[in-house]
Amino acid sequence: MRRAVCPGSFDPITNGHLDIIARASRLYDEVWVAVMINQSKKGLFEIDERIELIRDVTSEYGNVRVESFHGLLVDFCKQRDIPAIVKGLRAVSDFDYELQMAQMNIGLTGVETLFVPTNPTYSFLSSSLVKEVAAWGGDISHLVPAPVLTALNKRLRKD
Ligand code: COD
Repeated sequence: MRRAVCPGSFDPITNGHLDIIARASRLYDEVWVAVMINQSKKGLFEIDERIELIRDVTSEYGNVRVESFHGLLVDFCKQRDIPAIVKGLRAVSDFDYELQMAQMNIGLTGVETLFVPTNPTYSFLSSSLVKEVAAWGGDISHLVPAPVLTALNKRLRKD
């Protein structure tokens, strides 16, 4: 079985993330979405909430599994026999750090990183920007899946 992982913070998942996950799910038999637990950075959503939202919006694909992880991504991959990491690349600014991580990860355990060019519609999109615009009442309905919009409005007490 061909497996890959799409890792991230997903606080919360955006249409940019979802586009990468959907494309990976067409290329691989099984795609794991790995939600990183960062103990030093509290997010807007708890890890369980992020996982629930991702499960909800990826359920139609049928081959996507969602779990949290802490520690090294390569260990997550090793434990599940996952040979490939799939990452979206938004701009040249993403590239330097992504290249460093990819080279470190292949050196650690041999896990490959595949870069997928972002859909131009979402090339400017990040979870942080979505939260900022939503907090100030901007319209983000075209940037996140509907359940995420509802959750954001609830969290930011707008409904
Ligand atoms: N279009 C396309 N792709 C996008 C978009 C968009 N608009 N937005 C995000 N993405 C993709 C990118 O590939 C990005 O890498 C991924 O989604 C996740 O994005 P975020 O913002 O949710 O998550 P980050 O950047 O906070 O996540 C960083 C990781 C968790 C992937 C990274 O820190 C990691 O692998 N950490 C694990 C610890 C580890 O192993 N460290 C050693 C590294 S060598």
